[in-house]
Amino acid sequence: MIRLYNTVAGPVFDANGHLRPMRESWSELLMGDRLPTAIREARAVTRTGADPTLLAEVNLLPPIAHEEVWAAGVTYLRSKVARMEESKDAGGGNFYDKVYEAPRPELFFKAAPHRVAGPGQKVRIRHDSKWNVPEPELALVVNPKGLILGFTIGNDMSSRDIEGENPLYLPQAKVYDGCCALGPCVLIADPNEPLPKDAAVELEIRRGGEVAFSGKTSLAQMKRKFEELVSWLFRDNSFPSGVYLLTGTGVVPPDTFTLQSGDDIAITIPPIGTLRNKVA
Ligand code: DO4
Ligand code: MG
Repeated sequence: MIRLYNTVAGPVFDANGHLRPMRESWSELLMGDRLPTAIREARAVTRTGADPTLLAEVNLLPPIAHEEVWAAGVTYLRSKVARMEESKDAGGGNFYDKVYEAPRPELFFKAAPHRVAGPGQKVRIRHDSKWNVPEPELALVVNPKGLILGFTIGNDMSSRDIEGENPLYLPQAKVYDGCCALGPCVLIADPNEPLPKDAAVELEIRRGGEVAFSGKTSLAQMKRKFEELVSWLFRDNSFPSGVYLLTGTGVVPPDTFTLQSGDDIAITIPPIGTLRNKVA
């Protein structure tokens, strides 16, 4: 499997431990026409071209440059049930039930690149919110033609009290500085070695060194297909710089849980890796 990291020294391919640093910028490489050749070349490398410490978290940047970040919602039963409960007093519960069943998925704009934290960087909770959770999600990396190039891990930070008060507040619950994290790398899509359909999505939140919450789901629990989500996203909508699409959460902490400043969030999706962020 080939992984692409965005590092302080530029993009670096990792092909089974053999590193190949690249001269192009992140977007030129990932969204450009030369990507298939660059992948073939990286696969053929037999000696490492860089010190492996280049991939240490401290040297990693968010795996994004100019791409937009969008998200799909209510793609897992667990998310539907949690959302119906959180918004029932506002009379919004029914909407989640409907969108779970409807052909048209929930899709929303999540972040411009400057709102995205990379591996080891801090995510934020809003000052005007009291109930906040991370959402561990598989993120699709999609080029301007709508082709899925690879996969990364996304954290769709969410203010559940704002979202629950009124579904029309969703953009404020979802989009603010430090609202999203991506990383640690892009696992390049490979038809010969596809991402396992039942890959795990694991969330662990630590507070003061102790586990405050842990939960797990599997991609097999997702109601929608990747291509289905991408095709809806691209309806009458173009992405000249490419787009990242978070595919929804299947892990929701209990309603008594809220994130606090200093919490450590770790999201793991084998074989992509683990994305770690602290709450500012
Ligand atoms: O409808 C609210 C957002 C849903 C969401 O972000 C998710 O299911 O992951
Ligand atoms: Mg989400």
